[in-house]
Amino acid sequence: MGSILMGHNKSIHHKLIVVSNRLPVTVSRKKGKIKFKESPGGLATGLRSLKQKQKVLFIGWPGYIPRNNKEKIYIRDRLIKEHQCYPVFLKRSELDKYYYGFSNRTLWPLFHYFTSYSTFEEPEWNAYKKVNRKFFKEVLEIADPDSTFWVHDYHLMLLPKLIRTALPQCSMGFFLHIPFPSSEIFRVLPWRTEILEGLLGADLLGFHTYEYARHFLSSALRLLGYEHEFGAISVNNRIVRVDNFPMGVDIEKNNQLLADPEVQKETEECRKRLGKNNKIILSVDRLDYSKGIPHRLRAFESFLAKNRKWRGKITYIMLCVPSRTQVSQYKQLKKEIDRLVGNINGKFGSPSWTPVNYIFRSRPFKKLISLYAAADIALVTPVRDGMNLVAKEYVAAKKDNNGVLILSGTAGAAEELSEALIVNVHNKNEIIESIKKALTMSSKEKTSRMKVMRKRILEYDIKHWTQSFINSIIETKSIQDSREKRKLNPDWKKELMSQYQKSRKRLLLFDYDGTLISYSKKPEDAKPDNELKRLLISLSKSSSNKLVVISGRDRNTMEKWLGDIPCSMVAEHGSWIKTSQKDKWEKQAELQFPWKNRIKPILKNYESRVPGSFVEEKEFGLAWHYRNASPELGYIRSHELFDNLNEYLANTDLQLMHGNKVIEIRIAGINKGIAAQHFLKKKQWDFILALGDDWTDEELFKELPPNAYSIKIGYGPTQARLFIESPQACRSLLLDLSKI
Ligand code: ADQ
Repeated sequence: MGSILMGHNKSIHHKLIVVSNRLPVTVSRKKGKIKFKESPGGLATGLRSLKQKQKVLFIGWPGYIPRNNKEKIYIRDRLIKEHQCYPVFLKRSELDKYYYGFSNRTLWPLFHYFTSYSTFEEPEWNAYKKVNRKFFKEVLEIADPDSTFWVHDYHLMLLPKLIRTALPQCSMGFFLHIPFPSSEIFRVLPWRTEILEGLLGADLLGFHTYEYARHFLSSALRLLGYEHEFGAISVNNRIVRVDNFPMGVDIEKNNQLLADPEVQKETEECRKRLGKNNKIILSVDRLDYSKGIPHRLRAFESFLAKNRKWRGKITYIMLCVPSRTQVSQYKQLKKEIDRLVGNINGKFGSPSWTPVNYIFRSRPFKKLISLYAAADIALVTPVRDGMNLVAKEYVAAKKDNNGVLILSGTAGAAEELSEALIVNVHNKNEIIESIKKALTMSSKEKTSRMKVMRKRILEYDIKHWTQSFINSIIETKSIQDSREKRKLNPDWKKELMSQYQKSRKRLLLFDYDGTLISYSKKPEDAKPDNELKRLLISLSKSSSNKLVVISGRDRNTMEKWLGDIPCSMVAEHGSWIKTSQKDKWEKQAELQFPWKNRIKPILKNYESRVPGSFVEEKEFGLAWHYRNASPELGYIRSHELFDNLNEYLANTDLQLMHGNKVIEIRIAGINKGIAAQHFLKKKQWDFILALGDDWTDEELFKELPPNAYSIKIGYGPTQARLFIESPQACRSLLLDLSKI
């Protein structure tokens, strides 16, 4: 995984379709009239900036249930004509089960590590599937085969796969606004596989932080067995990239508002109202149990209890927006907060001083920013938060650098805002101490901390976020397209076959496992079947052909399995060569000091630590196979073993290789490329075909002249000229050649 992409701004040639649970326009009915209100959210702003460059269409719920069909049609028409918004209307029962139910009673608590709050109800899952399909139907109404999609958030995690199946050529990114939990938590979900598969329909999966991306990759490996290479997973031969894109705030609007005299006046008035010497602590949240509001109130209460001198000199302004009021935990939370605020104000307040100034409603952003500017301290203490934009908005609003941010380490924003006072929300004393530290911090320290954070926030703003995500979708698509061009399609096949037909001196270099035959659980089970044998015999019978099977297997197995075929063979990656059927095996390597006795115990240790893995001993090499181990344990241990051996084998004549689910150690200077030279230099070949599937075959591909047809089986990174999807496809090519 890299960090966010910084490339030039790219734009999409076709339609960009943004799909999210809520549209950027909210519909409501006031005094019998239908009203349309653009939502001020950050994402809408970022997309608005894109809108100037390309056609952007939105799909989502408008936040309103029409009273009748006539009203529905009216709303739809106006949303489409005036806002490029295509509404998905949801029934009350769908909202209950899909939105309040599966999205907010199952996924939201689970992804925020509130496992005990999660409910797992089949009917709610069914509603989630149904509504995802409802969104999909709307997508089909407006999409073209090559449209670009940007799907948002946990409400629509099944949508990418639905779209991919219907429009295989489209470009698609998905962004998750909440944390992606550790695989230990994610696996609790009974429908985890469907969710993962649903997401993997996208080309690009974006998360706020590196940690969430890592968690996702780990779940994909553990639950579906997908390995990744630098954050890229190959799903049915399609590349899916996983990366982090920390969302930013709308700096343009921020700066405009800070320069607005009305905002400045309001900031001054707020400070005056509370008294010049009175310090202001501010918090701004949706009322949600993930935001740690009670933790914060308890810490503030203890702070006042312990620090008498601050009583009357500090006011905590607590802004909460009502949210998901139909979910029971939110109702209970509201009661708890009311009680805590009441306690603090009752215990410490006086006629001239209210310690907690609690505002329970949404405020226009203009009011919010004047409060940010006025506050001495922002107290942002979520128990868990995907990003937390409030922390960033506060920093952005502190033009004079005169403020302190207290931020819990479990907010995604903490990854970028390490100059804040970072706290553990469950450690009350730490919060109390941080409040104290913030109140007494020198202005020099405040400035130096704030300056660094502001620089970062101003640079990575919402426009940057939006553009870098779009750039990355485009980039992923272009990687896929360039792969597509190298697929052995009918045109390539025609060319290859015609060259084959024209030539008389053909060298055919074939790897065995994963190329001529699929991998099986136990290496000894991958015997050649009759069809394969017939195929190899028929190819090797042509006097124009020199057929070489070039494998990492030991020579005894090769002899046993392929000895009756008139071909040449290379065993142990080149340690042994049999030039033709009638020749003897020739040793290419020298037996060295008994290195195996030293390495074997290390591999045996891994064999016992990783159930399902085993050690294979060859004449010139040792191998540790982990194909049958649990995918994640195998992946982790194989990398660990590779790193350890790499150090251990430095300055020796031994070479380490990470093949397909195997780690091999053998004598340096032996590889498939060098073995191929043995045959390459024998004649002036007029046609060369090399087939291979793993890292060890790359050594072979490297040695070939540019006009050779080198073909990789599978779609990983390769030096080969062409790709073919599977050993089966490989066989069908060979069958066609054998008929020429
Ligand atoms: P939220 O959980 O809603 O978002 P957050 O990132 O803090 O959390 O965004 C809240 C937004 O609402 C801010 O822009 C803030 O200004 C606004 N807001 C909060 N209180 C308000 C009030 N009283 N009046 C008006 N506006 C108010 C989810 C994830 C986050 C992630 C965002 C974006 O839970 O982790 O950062 O999406 O991806």
